[in-house]
Amino acid sequence: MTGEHLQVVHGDITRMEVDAIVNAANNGLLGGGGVDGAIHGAGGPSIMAACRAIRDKQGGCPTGEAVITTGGLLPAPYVIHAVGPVWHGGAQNEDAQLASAYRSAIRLAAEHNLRTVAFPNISTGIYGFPRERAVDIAIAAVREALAKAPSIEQVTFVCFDDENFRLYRDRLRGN
Ligand code: AR6
Repeated sequence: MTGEHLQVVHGDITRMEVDAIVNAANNGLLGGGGVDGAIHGAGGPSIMAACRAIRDKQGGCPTGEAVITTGGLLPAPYVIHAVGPVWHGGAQNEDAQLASAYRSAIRLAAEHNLRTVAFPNISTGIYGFPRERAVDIAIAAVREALAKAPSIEQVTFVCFDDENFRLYRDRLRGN
């Protein structure tokens, strides 16, 4: 990707018309609450079936990594399930794991020649990662990974809560 093609929107990621939406998943890949629940709910059972097949093959997804499945009934044809860290106070490698989750998702999208990807604010909900700390890590990690992802033309950060939306809007202002 050349230049800057990062944008922020306020809303529900399940409605995004992009090549892939990213899920804030867990190691087990069998669904949960938050955006994970919303994605499985809107996308239907084929996403869970694909997650089960991945589990059978590789036994889940380690923290900081990502896997890709169908988007099922979603407008997006693919879902990239990225696993962010649980926040334990910041001394347990959480920053690096969060950056790795974003980079892994971009890498997977590039391997599938995808052009447009939408991210939720991974780990900043149930997993408790501080939002203000996460936004800088997320943007830096995505920029870094995009340097090696020529197919990707646009990355959208989809913020569900007002605080994240304000943070991303401020950081990306001018792009
Ligand atoms: N669209 C976009 N963002 C959303 C949506 C939505 N429809 N719904 C929630 N968010 P969380 P985590 C935002 O808790 O912290 C699950 O149980 C939300 O406001 O979904 O990574 C998984 O299975 C927050 O900013 O994910 C894991 O067990 C962001 O999504 C665990 O939660 C992430 O919040 C992962 O926790």
